[in-house]
Amino acid sequence: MATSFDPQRRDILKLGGALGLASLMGGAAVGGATAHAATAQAATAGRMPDLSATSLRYLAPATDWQSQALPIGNGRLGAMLFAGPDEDRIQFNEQSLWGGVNNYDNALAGQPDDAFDTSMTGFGSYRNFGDLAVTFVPRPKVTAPGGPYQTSSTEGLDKSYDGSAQTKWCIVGPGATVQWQAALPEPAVVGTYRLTSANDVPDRDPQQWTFAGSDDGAAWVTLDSRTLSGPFESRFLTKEFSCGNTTAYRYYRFTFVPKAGISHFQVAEIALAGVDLDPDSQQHVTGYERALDLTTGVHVTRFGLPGGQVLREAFASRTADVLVLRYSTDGAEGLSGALSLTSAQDGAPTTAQTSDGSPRLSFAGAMGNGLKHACTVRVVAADGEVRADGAGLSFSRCTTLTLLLDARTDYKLDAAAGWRGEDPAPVVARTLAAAAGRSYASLLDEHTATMQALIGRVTVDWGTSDKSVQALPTDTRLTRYAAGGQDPSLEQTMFHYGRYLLISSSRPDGLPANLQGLWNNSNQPPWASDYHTNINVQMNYWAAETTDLPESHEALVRFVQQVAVPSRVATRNAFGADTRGWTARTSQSVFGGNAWEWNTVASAWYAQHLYEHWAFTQDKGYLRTVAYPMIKEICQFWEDRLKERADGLLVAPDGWSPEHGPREDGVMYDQQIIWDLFQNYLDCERALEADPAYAAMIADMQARLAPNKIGRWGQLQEWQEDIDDPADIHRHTSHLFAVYPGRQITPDTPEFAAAALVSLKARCGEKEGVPFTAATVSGDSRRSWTWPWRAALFARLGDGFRAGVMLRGLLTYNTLPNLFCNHPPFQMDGNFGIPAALAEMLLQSHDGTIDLLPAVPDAWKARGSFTGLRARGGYEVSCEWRDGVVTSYRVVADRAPDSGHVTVRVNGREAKVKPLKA
Ligand code: FUC
Repeated sequence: MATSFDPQRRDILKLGGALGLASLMGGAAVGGATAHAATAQAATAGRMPDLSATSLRYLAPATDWQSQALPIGNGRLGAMLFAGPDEDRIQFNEQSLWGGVNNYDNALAGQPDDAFDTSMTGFGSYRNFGDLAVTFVPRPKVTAPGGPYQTSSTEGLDKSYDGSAQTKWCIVGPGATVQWQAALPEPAVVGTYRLTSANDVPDRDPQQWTFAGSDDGAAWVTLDSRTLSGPFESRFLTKEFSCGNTTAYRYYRFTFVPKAGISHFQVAEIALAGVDLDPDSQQHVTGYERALDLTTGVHVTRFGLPGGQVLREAFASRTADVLVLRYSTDGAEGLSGALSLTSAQDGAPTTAQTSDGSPRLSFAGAMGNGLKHACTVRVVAADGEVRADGAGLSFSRCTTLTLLLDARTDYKLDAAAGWRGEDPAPVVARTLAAAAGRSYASLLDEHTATMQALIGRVTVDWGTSDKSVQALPTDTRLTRYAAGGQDPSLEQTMFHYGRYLLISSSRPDGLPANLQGLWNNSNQPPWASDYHTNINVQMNYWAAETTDLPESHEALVRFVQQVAVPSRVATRNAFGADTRGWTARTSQSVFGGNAWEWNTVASAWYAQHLYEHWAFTQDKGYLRTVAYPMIKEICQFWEDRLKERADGLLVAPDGWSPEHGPREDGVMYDQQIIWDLFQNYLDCERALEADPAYAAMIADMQARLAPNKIGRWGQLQEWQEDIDDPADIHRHTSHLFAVYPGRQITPDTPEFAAAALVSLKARCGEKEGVPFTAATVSGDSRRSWTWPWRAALFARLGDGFRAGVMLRGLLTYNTLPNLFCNHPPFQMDGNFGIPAALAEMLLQSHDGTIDLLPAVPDAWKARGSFTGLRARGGYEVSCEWRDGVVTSYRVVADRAPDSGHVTVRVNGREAKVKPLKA
């Protein structure tokens, strides 16, 4: 069957549910016993709200995980949704599923970034949990039964039958054999097959294999054996092999013997004559749309089939703590198909159970590091028939099918408990039972209300895109924007997407968002999908306070408390047995593991987050019991480590400006972060009046820190010596920490602020006389996270024009069609950082004043508003403007301890105002 989309037939399924599809929504009870009544109710009950303008919307299903699938998450559990009409693939994650162990310090010194040790005995990596496939039209299913094999996220098994020789299935360290298997919906005769060589390294080609058939997937008949004399003669070469088979088998399998001593095995395409393996093949589908509404956190897929309209909804409930998936149709025949659940870890086969009237699929296992994991999918409302079918379930004639999924591990964010807690399988069962006892409508309503309450705390508006632009699918809008088009609503969607992703991957009782939030389809993700301490994990939380998601910040705070425990040991091992306090290497794991280079100011940078959570929330109990003691301990590390130079100034010894330049004493990155740490300590101490004597000593040390320097071309120096190269466009802007996220350089230090601007422009490759645009910023400066950092830096330096250019650069060069920010291979910090940068353009509060519209680009000036942004001191701020002039504003002291006056900088003047009380 050929792919058959008909984007023209949009009339069949209009956005906003004009066609009665809305009547399929809501209202259904989820409990098994009430399923039939529930469906009847669903047909007449409440309607899905129209999609908000803050939605991502597409007219074709996702085929690529990284760039097309859409994320949902509840801060612990998340999924990427592909939404194919034939098969809904739900790749899911739970943020604690990590390989590796905590042995404090897995240095891996000198290894390049991508050589992370993902073994179970070393630093480890974040792992893929598994896949749920809901297949509607039975399709061949391709698996790798000898696996899971190690592949990169873009070179998985699916690339062996995607019809493209340009992509490949490439296995790292393949072992003695590699197996590829196709299970067909009906037995078929395969007498001929084809293999296509991949793009490079001929030795990795298939050179020896057997081809076998089976009726049941258990007993196999060898149909063909081959040993070639060498690799394929050329790249992208398709060779056909006949085996003379005349029997119809339901299963076919290749067992390849990779060439000994070769690091990889790879093949571009595997094809079975007469079998259509193409995952995109499907029935005639009309009016296909999929959308993720950021204001409700609900993913919707709608399309028409010849027999009726199909609607699917998916969300990750924070309160019920499960993924909820609902499939419904108004077609009389209902929906028929199969459910299969696959673990991405070894030794966790799936079992199907229907006996107790509650059909479910489950797997459970323990990884090499002993971490237990378990997952169950329950079918909780189906008005047709649901049967066990081997290791899967099949369903038929269902007009409604509701599924609940939970996945957990026995990980506990508690070093003293050995990072282990409750057995996951009983918790999964309990959680699902509780959710199954509730109606779908109540789960949906509660989720929508939770999401709206979080996302809706802040609004931003610097213009609305034309209706004709808003009607376009998101990928088209992104392309249009990248070509120079205006689309303020898309920019604002990026603002909320970053917040949505933070909400979805970080909640108070969970782990913090990692390099990929919590979404990961690989057991060998780039940089282990870890917690990188030299910009990345920090950037993930830059928007937490300013855009009013302070509870998400608590996950980072708890993480820092716990990783401190093993990091103290690693610190003493590395810096001397008497060292007080602690710090960390560049990479941290959920077990407190440390890998790659020491980042000696890692803990001091963490301390900024401990401080900021207090500065914005004014939660004195938190300050006293959590933040203050930790910040003080980190000060002690520097008390012991700072070195007095001959000139009496203090320098951080043997530092490294990430990931760049020489190791030396007093790199500005270190000096600035230590200054910030001391300032944060002093502010906390002043609030508590906890230890004036220690505060006096810290103030003295802060005053003696070797200061910032202005170099020969007017730049802010990155190193003590004036060696900065004006042509250097390295991605990191570490020596500008003092501008943002620090607060050492402000308009009150105008010479340093001017020097910082010189450095920043140079880092962006700006040349005198050449107009500055996103296109002139090139090379290493184009990264997921560089643009937001630079946008925030320009904003702090009062340069709205260049801050706007950074926003355009991010969307033009490092944003994928699903709006994930990236640079290859993959990391999402840019998504988390951009709302923070945008907030910084609208409101600043780091220098003791509330500064309204400090750095607004011209394109935003005509009219606009924001509500609910936060200022340090415990204030909620809203503002409206016209022609770049603030026309009204509101400061509410809802978390401020007293109702004293605040200084507001507005329209170029400073005013002392009395904030409103909440
Ligand atoms: C930053 C970058 C690295 C990598 C890492 C995850 O440290 O400098 O290149 O992207 O993040």
